[in-house]
Amino acid sequence: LKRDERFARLTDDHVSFFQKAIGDAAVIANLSGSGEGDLEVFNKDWMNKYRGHAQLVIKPGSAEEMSAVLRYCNEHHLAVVPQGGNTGLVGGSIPVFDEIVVSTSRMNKIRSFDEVSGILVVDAGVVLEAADQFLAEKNHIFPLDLGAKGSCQIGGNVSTNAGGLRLLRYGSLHGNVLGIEAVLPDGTIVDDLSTLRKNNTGYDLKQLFIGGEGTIGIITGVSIICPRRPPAVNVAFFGLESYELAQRAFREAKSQLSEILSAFELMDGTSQDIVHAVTQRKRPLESKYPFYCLIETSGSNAEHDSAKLETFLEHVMSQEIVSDGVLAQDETQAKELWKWREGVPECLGHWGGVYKYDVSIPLPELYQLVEDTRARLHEAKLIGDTDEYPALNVVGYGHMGDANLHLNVAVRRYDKAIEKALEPFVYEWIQKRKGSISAEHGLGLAKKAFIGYSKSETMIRLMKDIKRLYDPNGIMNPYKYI
Ligand code: FAD
Ligand code: 2HG
Ligand code: ZN
Repeated sequence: LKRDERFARLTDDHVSFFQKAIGDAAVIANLSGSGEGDLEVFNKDWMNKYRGHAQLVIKPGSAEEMSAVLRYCNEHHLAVVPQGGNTGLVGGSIPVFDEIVVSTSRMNKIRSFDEVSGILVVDAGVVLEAADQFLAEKNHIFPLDLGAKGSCQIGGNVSTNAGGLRLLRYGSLHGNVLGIEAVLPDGTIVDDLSTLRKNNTGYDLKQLFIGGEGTIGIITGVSIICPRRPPAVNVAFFGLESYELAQRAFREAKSQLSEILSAFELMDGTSQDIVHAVTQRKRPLESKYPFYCLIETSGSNAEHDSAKLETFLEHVMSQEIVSDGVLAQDETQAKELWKWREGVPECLGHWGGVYKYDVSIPLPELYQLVEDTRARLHEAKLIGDTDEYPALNVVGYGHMGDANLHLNVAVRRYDKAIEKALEPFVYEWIQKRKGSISAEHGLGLAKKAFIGYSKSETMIRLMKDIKRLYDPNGIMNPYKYI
């Protein structure tokens, strides 16, 4: 990848403009280009895999300031990378060269909440967990939850169309987001911040920003419909002898828990061994199993839910679908069980790096990809217990309820030979099953070269046409998937 010389290089004059437009405190500059010091956190990603060379970070405080910033960048051909909480897993929030980082972190106000409809309107930079805590006080819940909730921002969530742990229950952001305020590269403020549930008046253009990954504009405000907070939440954790049985457990959960089922997560044995090795926490079950499932129910009537869950548990135990299980007795225990699922990504990074594949595959074959990948690395003699092997483990876990697998290969070091063994192998495998090479994390830089495994030539051409229409100078998040 080469720097696109159509983009201008940053000068002191540019920096002065931004300082005047939005204030000194909202501009962090280091024109020497070392990428160190104050700018370092903006130039590296959560996985420590990507490293940018931004010399300037700008933090507009309002849509108007964002408009002034982007208009100037567009007129002066300065490339920009929108950044929220910087928890993205595909390198989308990190500059590739010297693009300016435009951060939404100063835009962190809750604008309004309607207690009757449950519609919340927020600035893009509100941290997901802060929004959920605000909603908890109003007996509502944010319809998205994920492990990075303490840092990721709602603008980033919407820009990646994040899926998370409860999509099964509340559906995707494409359905829950009712309106968006965004700024286009030419400074136009798109005010589509509708709070209407139904609005069939032509093309639904806000959908382009949901999952757009910062390639056509920057989201500054979001309106979203939030459900009532369910008063009764139960969490159960099971051990199972096979993936076949995990599928049976899912079928039973859907049929017996039906409307109260709010999460169905899968973790393989290796993923739990790793969480155990890193955290040294006491395992929830006494014996070890090749597979584990975490089930959450959320309902409005505690007695009714407990009765349902107990019947379900009796059934799956007596039918020997699950081998052992534990039911959280209170909120603390429920959180403790969730850690065995939510903690997997962080624990996996403990030894060095992780190759991550976030894929949709029809359920019957979901786990086969993990086994085939493991076999492939063994055949190539790239995986083993000692330092001479670059790979340590192949792990599968994820949102089984959404047929979304996270295939993670934990490595001692990033290594070309592993990369060659995994790619395009994984993508070809997915394509053969008509799956998706990116279920919920997006394409960013990591999956840029592989979009063709999930999208046709025609679809890619239409996307490029849209990109050109919104961003004719190509300044928005360049070098990424489009
Ligand atoms: P960033 O990382 O800052 O940005 C992500 C992308 O969006 C970039 O391309 C960026 O340019 C663009 N962007 C950011 N803000 C804006 C904006 N306001 N306007 C336009 N473009 C913007 N993802 C899931 O889907 N499900 C999960 O369960 C999940 N769990 C995770 C667990 C952990 C521990 C971690 C580290 C990540 C997880 N993720 C998950 C990935 C990540 O948290 C999500 O993609 C999240 O939505 C990113 O939000 P962010 O604010 O950090 O965005
Ligand atoms: C999760 O579900 C996240 O935990 C992260 O989407 C998955 O790190 C990953 O591969
Ligand atoms: Zn996930």
